[in-house]
Amino acid sequence: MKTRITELLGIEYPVFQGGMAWVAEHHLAAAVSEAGGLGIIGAASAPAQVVREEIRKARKLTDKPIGVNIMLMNPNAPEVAKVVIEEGVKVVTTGAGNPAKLMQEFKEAGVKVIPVVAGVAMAKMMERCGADAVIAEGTESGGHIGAATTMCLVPQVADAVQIPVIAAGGIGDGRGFAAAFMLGADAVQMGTRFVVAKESIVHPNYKEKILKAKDVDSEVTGRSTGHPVRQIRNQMTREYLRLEKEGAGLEELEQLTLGSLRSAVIDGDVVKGTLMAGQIAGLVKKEQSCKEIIHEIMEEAEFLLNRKEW
Ligand code: TUI
Repeated sequence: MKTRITELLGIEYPVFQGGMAWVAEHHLAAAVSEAGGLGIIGAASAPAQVVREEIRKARKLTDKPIGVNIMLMNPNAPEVAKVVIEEGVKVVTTGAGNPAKLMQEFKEAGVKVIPVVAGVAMAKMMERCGADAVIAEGTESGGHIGAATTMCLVPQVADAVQIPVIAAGGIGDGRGFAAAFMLGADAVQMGTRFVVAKESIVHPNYKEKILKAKDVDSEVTGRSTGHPVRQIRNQMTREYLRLEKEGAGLEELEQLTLGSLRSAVIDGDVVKGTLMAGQIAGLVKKEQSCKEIIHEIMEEAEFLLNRKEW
């Protein structure tokens, strides 16, 4: 399937894997790229040197294009950007902030920049700054989220900019893919479905929580702090929301989540860990290889998009 995004990046299928903190390491990113999508290494809060090693390890597993996601709340983001350029990565996505300050450096190095946006104003600003495309991420997503839903955000962003739009948030199968294209997207990005991929290093306990999740099992913590984060409900989210209701300060809340994503992903702590996942978790029912996931979605989407009768 050819779209402006497959042409821009030289990939086979218009499917990105989200740059998820702790989850999107070299095994997952390489498997998605090897399957024809765009695998993305999530730099998150990792030191720049670790990101360099992740890029090199991924390259040993695939010679197809691989992206890096730079999380802009990380004070090391400029250092990570330098590493990405030095390692010859050709596509970067950014999240949780405004990448304007890094844009010129990337453009001069020939790196394609694709910021995540949660609203139309930010999408237009990114286009003016020279972004090659934008990822319009709805509030259905896991992790750090904006307010607008994918259904409302994607067509409004698609109307507001000329550059290609990648839809993210709430997409987990071929129906979601087809819907995103109907809304004006040129590609999709998925996170939750890839968390449970066979190649994903996420602890089996965390995977099981996603596989058993129902539609209503996610919760948003951190609304009171201005950093809303979607995750699967557990003892920690209940405690967090109780403290927020009682007006707890940032410091007390941060105590509860310090290292909690790592402990969920690596140690499988599903009681006190942060189980970031999107609302689509309820739809994700089996662990499959990245190749199976992408092929299944593309087959279903192509059938739906070509169908003559409804
Ligand atoms: O970044 C994400 N999702 C994330 S980052 C993350 S790491 C983290 N861990 C613990 C607590 C908090 C974060 C986990 N999930 N998605 C991309 C995204 N970007 N969603 C929303 C935005 C966004 C928000 C505001 C992008 C731009 C923006 O603009 C603000 C500005 O500076 O103008």
